[in-house]
Amino acid sequence: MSSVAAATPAQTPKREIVLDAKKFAFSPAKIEVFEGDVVQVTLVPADIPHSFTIDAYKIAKRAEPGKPVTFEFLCDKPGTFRFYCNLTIDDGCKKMAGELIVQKK
Ligand SMILES: [Cu+2]
Repeated sequence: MSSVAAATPAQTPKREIVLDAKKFAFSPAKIEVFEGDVVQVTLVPADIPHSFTIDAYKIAKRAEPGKPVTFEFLCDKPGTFRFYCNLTIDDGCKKMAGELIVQKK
């Protein structure tokens, strides 16, 4: 995962993740970063609206098919966090989950 070229200045490292969401899984299902990284997520739902939710980081972003949403957050808490879809449009969304792993520096 470290082979992604980053053409950003030497300041806060930014990790850009394109997260595909489709019935009923995220891809990638595992995001690994380091404490202090800024993670930029582009949530791309393929079929129905989905969301990216991490309780510990107080993130809940929703996007619709054809309208990807990009947001970023600072990974300032090390640990393993579950991300999931909190929408209730379809029962299958309850199964949508992945892991954000923030390695301690
Ligand atoms: Cu969903």
